[in-house]
Amino acid sequence: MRTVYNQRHAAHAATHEFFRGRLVPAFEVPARADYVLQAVQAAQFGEILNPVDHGLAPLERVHAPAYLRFIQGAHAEWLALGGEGDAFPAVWPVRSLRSDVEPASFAARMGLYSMDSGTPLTAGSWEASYWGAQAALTGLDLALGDEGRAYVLTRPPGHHAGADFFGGYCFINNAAVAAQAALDRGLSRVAILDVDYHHGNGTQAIFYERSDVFYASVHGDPRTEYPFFLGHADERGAGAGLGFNANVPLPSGSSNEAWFAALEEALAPLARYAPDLLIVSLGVDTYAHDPISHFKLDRLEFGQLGQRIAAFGAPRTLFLQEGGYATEAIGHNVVAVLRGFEE
Ligand code: Q9C
Ligand code: ZN
Repeated sequence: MRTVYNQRHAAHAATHEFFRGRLVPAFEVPARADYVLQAVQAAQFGEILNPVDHGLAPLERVHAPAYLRFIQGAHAEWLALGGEGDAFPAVWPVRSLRSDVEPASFAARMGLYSMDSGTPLTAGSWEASYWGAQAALTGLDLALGDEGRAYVLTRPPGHHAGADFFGGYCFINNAAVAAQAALDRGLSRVAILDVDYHHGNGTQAIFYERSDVFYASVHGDPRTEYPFFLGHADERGAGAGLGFNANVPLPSGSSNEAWFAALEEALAPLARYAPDLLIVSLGVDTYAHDPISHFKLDRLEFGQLGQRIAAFGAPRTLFLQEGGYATEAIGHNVVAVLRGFEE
């Protein structure tokens, strides 16, 4: 399987993030992708390609143009106002406040276009995220070609980013951009299987009222785990999308047996859906030693996951890198999934 590598990922490099009101060392760091690249090279999986520029239009099919413009210029705005280092939001338009009027204040727009203070907006967030989306689109080109598969190695991740907000270390929703692009190229049914530890609230929300993209996720129960405010089992889609969303939340600390049982629960409706393309939001923060997550998968189970995705038998499969914060182990864990898939 070929890999598309977002070689501009390191433009997004934060030293710190807010966690429970304090600045702590950032978890989502450039070394993550460096370790995965090393592991993929060592495994000799096949060619490693650079992203091809598909332009802004495919991003605008998913994200609000005003949001994209804001992210593109936000760090320069921050610096022009005398800000130093990374920018963080600190005020949000919650219930009873208006979010339909874009404020002039930079601080207010940071809040309007975000969901948390744990996602540093850096000088290179836009560059890294833009090329990450291009990597996803290039991976889609490969998956739609003769090989029928591809792995996209990128950061920052994407699945928490909504149509008009960033958060959870994510700015551009790569899985959503790829899914929409696949539909725009004539596919009629796309499934997204999200195996990251965290619920992909952004991806779910983008497709919640649509039947052309089925979103299914296994994740830490939002009652105790980030993103807290979405990802419950009763979220099954709405309107035309009713029945095209499946969440299988699991308690923090769940066993591997419980995790694989949950995976079966997520895969069953996807199998009935019979997608033309399966996009895997591949977070490996389900790893037993992940510093911010609490499931127990290890090398063996990641291999088993890859095998199960192969057995699912989608005509085309696109793996997109999401979370995973045990920096030195991410590469081995990703390679275990891809090897399991290829066997
Ligand atoms: N400082 C993804 O895995 N904050 N995002 C956790 C730890 C949010 C994770 C607190 C975690 C977001 C793509
Ligand atoms: Zn995650």
